[in-house]
Amino acid sequence: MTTESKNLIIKSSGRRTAKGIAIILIVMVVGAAISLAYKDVWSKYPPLRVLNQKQQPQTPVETIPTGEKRTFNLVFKESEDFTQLWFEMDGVKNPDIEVSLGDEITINIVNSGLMPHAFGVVSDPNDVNSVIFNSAIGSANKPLSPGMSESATFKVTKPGEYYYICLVPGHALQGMKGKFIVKESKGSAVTTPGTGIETSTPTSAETSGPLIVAEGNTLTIDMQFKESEDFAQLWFESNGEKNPTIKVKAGTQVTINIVNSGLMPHAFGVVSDPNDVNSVIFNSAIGSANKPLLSNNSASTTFTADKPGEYYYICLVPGHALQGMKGKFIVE
Ligand SMILES: [Cu+2]
Repeated sequence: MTTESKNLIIKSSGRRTAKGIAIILIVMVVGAAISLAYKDVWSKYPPLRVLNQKQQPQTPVETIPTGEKRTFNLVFKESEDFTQLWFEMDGVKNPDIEVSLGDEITINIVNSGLMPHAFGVVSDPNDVNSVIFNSAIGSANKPLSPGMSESATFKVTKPGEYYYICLVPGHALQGMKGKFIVKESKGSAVTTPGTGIETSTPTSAETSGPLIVAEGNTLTIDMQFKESEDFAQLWFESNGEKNPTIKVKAGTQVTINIVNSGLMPHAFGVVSDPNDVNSVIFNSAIGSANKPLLSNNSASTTFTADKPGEYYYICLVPGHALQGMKGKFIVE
């Protein structure tokens, strides 16, 4: 080691050390004094972290709709006795369908039942004419036939709680109804099990009816639309008789006074084909598939049966003839 490098080493003296300690002590004392003097400040205000959290809005943040594409595969289902009707998705009955504002929805639907059905998102589950978003697949008088499948793609443009139902009048009441929720903020499409309508087992439906014969050239019949409590059986009733056969001579003027004593909507018509609600003849209809006669209402029709043949009178609500609302109408 050289003399020069030895001189570079700085040596501390005792006096210098004492001075340093004194400075440190003064800083500590002053700091403690300040801290104590402003004691209130530290306890009165919450930490900044907490303040920041409180400043965040309490309401959910609105997000711009992304217009995501969502696909739902639904099936129209019926119990064997037609007492229960429902939609099924991935084995779940009438699931709640939850989507977000602006989403593009595709509904693929299969009719795996025996009755005709139609799909629509509606604002009022009791009104088949309240379809929104242009979401309908088929309609009350042009439903999807058994075995057929169809799709609809539409945009959800208004937030709210809606329903998807079968547009055939009465079918929502029999269970074909689920919630369709359009959320304002973006969320993933969720489906949760809904509730189906549980009903009791029905007794077998009676088919043959007695005869009503016109004696003159006019005939007036008082009729009722009737339903069993579980909706398994639907029929016409006149003087306590189920679905009587009506027999008239060609040219007879027929008046039907009908009361809807059921809970479901119904419509009346003499038809050439009992499986086709659009085959009404003699201008005999009371109501129609999409404008049926509501519960407790009554209406009349008068028409001339001017063409001989074997016809039927049915309920014009699709499926109701199949459920029993059907009688023979013979013009001789
Ligand atoms: Cu009916």
